[in-house]
Amino acid sequence: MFQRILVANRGEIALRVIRACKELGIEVVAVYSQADRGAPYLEQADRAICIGKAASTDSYLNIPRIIAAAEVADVQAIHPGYGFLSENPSFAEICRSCNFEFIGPPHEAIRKMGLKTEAKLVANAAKVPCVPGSDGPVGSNEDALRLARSIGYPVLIKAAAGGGGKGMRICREEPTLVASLQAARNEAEAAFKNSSVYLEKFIDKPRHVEVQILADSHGKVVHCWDRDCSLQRRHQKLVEEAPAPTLPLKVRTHLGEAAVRLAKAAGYVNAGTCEFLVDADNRFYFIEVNARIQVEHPVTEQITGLDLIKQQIRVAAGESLPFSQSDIVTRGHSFECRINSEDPDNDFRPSPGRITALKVPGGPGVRWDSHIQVGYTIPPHYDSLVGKLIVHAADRNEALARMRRALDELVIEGIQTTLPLHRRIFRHPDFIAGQVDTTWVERVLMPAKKAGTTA
Ligand code: MV4
Repeated sequence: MFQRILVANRGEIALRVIRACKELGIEVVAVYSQADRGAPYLEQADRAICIGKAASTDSYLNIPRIIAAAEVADVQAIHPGYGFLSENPSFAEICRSCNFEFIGPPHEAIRKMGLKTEAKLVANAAKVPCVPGSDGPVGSNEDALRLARSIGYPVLIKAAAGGGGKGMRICREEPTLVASLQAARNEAEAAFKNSSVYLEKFIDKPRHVEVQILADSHGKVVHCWDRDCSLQRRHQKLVEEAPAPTLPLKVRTHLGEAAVRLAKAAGYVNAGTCEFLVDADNRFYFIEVNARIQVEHPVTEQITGLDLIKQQIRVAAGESLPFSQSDIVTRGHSFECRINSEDPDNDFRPSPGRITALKVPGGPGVRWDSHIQVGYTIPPHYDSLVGKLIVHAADRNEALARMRRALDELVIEGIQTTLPLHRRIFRHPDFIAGQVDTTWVERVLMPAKKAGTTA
């Protein structure tokens, strides 16, 4: 096992990794930008090293500075958290070539899964159902027109190097396809330096269901069941739950098995997620792989009893997974609310600032993953997640009531947060019934105000 690990991240996930290391008896080195100097979570680490100015490009995204900190602190491994460098194949490769274990997948797997067209080819080969569309990048305009006609409109044009909703464009009828393709290629080139795009049939009002997988370096792959992350706004998730509501066990079992086949075919190691769209008839279609630990991993931890961060560390150290698929049984139901320093009444405008009061809920089945404290100032330079409120209970109804209770206990003053929105969500009949899809927030919860009307 490693003696010392460096955490190449900040905020709640840095603290989450620090906590796992402490429980494993591993020394942990934090890094911080000038904007995070003095942040209270850094005191939990055995050592903290400043790696640069506030801008991410000068600190948490700066590979030479992170490698230098790892050298200075003499660590054996680097945990990238999520975001920042977590899915950067060059960073993973540089870590390994500098003799630091990268606590994540092999760089080859990150690179391959980073191209959605490649991931879909692997899925096809592993007999994992995909959304009907182009097998690989679209070629000529003529090829695209022929294909779109055969799958039927509307079609979605997606950037091969995109993901998470970036670089998507819907095309509703043939006359606009060629112009849409060109626009999508230009956008993809500008955003990802890769103009490659692919086509998919547009799935109407899909649910977003993802499967957590764990793989060791000895060929064992297991899934840790599913999460529903449909509740999102503009590709920012608001609430996640596990297991996916209203999905029959048979479908969930097939999803898990499909995810394991895909991970094996991809040569995947460490923790990862296979994302699927589920249509109104409960048919599922693979769309992409997330080659990292995700923000919403706690809901899976709550229903399986696993510590996914510890498993990541053990697998990276070469240990075998100490359980098999039949050992991964789920118990009860879990929800997570992402509490962001944003103002939901003002188009989710970021609301950084100083926390003047904080009351954290407790009691049975409540977990609060957060780095904030009274007196702490949320810097404006990074994403606005200030905490994750997670509950676990024997069934979905009990978990709903528990989350309502915990949301009512939670007090955060000094900044605007998404807390009031979560209180509404957990009292909405559609959400209570598990009847939401990826369009629900914008369609039902917060329909756009009509121009010319006042509040
Ligand atoms: C789709 C889709 C409908 N049909 N693909 C957006 C994020 C990226 N991971 C895939 N996304 C979508 N792909 C087809 N063929 C609808 C979405 C989508 C979505 C997916 C997951 C979670 C939220 C979403 C919100 C809007 C659209």
